[in-house]
Amino acid sequence: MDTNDNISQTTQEYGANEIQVLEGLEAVRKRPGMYIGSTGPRGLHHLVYEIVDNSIDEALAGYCTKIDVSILPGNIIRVSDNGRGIPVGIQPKLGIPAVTVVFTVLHAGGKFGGGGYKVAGGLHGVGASVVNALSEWTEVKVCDGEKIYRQRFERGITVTELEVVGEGTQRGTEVTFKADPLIFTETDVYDYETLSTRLREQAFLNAGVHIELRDERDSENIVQENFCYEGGVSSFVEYIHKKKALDVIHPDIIHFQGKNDDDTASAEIAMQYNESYNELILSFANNIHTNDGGTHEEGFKRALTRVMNDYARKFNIIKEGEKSLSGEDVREGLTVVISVKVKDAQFESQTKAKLGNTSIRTLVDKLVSEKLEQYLEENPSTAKAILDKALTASRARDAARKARDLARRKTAMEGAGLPGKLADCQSRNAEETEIYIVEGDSAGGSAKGGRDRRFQAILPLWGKMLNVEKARLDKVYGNDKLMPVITALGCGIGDEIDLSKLRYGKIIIMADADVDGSHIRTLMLTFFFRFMRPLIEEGHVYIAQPPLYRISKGKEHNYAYSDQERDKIMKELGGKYEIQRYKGLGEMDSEQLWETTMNPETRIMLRVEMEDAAAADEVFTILMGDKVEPRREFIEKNAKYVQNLDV
Ligand code: TTJ
Repeated sequence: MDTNDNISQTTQEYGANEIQVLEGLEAVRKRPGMYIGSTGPRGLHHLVYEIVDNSIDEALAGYCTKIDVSILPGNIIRVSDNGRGIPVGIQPKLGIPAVTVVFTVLHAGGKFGGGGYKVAGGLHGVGASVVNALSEWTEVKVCDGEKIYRQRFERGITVTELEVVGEGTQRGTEVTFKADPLIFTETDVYDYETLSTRLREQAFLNAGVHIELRDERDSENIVQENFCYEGGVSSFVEYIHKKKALDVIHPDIIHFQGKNDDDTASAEIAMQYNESYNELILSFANNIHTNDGGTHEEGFKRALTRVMNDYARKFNIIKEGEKSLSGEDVREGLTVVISVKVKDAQFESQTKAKLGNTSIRTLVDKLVSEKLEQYLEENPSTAKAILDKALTASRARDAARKARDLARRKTAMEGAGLPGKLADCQSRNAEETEIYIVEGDSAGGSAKGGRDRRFQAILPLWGKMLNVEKARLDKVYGNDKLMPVITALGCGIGDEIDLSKLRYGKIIIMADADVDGSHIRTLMLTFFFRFMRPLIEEGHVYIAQPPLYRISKGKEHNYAYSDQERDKIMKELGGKYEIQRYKGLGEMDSEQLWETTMNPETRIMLRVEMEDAAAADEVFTILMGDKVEPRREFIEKNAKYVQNLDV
């Protein structure tokens, strides 16, 4: 084949590659959700994670010690690292520089070098080309220790060749990009806390990696944080307990790690018990938070229950014939971080947040069985503290069952089986029925008067209910404020919950828009989160939004649900009108309550989303827990987000 053919061959190949690139980028821009989950705020922040993951990979490979993430004016993101630098040599197959391939060929990113684990999987690891395709512009600079190279792209399309723009000795890679507002129509503004939380988490999961986050959008007020934890996941547990001001029941954090025989997977665990009644399991696979759990969590839970019971029987903490500790008993008060690194991670579930590799269940089970048993034997005082707590939990659970059975027998004796205050609806089809849990008898009366009794039930609650954040199950059963709710919903609580028995499709909390109403709402949400979490996870829980104002002009009434809406209506009405600020639901008659807050055609309701169990757990513990300091800090930090505070 003569030179011409060679050239034509390369041109053909190059042409083919160009077409492949254009098709790839078009696919990404047409269906961005397929690649980054959504084009809302989560998808926007996902762009940053996609880029940072590459630098973390380089750090995991041992070549990068510092990663800098900056939010620049105009919400431009810059990520740089001091790794080896993406290769700039020509990729023989495609005839273009490797770095250009990384940014223009779909899924070309992957592991640049051999060895180690690719950080991401699932929605992650789609590569830098996706970020490029979804950015108005992207610029990459690489220093290979001698020269500095730069290339620019716009919406994925190459706009400059890879050019030498200078000389330098500090090897590394720097990527700057601006998310495309044509794609991210909801918002292209980054949330500092979101990035801070995620980068801190990545630093915990990759011990020793130094990540710096800077927010330079306001030149008068540059915010900067540095994350670097030699203690890795153990520092993560320490941080969680400190942040939630939870008192621990043993001083040391239990930590162990191991890998499988063929070195295709490794697992690391850090755990510590605190005095609360709640468990917090944070699990990760290849640094991805597996919010829906998976085989690593299953292996851990199975082994933990077995090891704790074996130890308890061996040292006669549980007598012969006494029943064993349950999984919930041995996990009460436990904070654990499970981090596995798997070569071919399989992610399941809709959100790709569940680990499926069955070999990992065995790996983690084996690791915990061996190492935890050894730890307990070598640390008898810690073992005793943990087992005493588990035993107390077990006995409380028994007491709870007795209280529940007693409560059941009591309501059965009452005959009704359902709470006296409940105004039930006619339909029994949970697909269409809804129950309003209403604060106060007067609002309850208006709600009963205004509702559509075919499908709407009303349960008035009165006075402050139990703050279950600090209560065990036995305190919930028999509680005169909570039992009516539990009985009305009919699906049980705790580990006995069975949503197939749920009597209503929607559970709507309707309380005043004042401080008391917010308190009742928060107590109710704490109860659902702590003892009926699947209700939230399955999207059954809503918050009614009563109007804040009624603006009337003659017979014409307008309702405003926010101060902004009020101003807009006042402007539209121009001249004379009357404004009424609703202090409570009781100020509305049945007709108004129906029209503004209960009629499915006109009402506005907030559906309670389980955005992230760990984040929710933190909020409830801080807000509802008994430590004042973290609450004060939380309120100070978040006060700026509060609207319509009515004190
Ligand atoms: C791969 O093995 C050979 C040369 O060095 C390795 C490499 O490419 N390292 C690397 C890639 N370090 N950092 C990156 C990287 C950094 C950012 C910010 C974005 C991307 C897509 C890659």
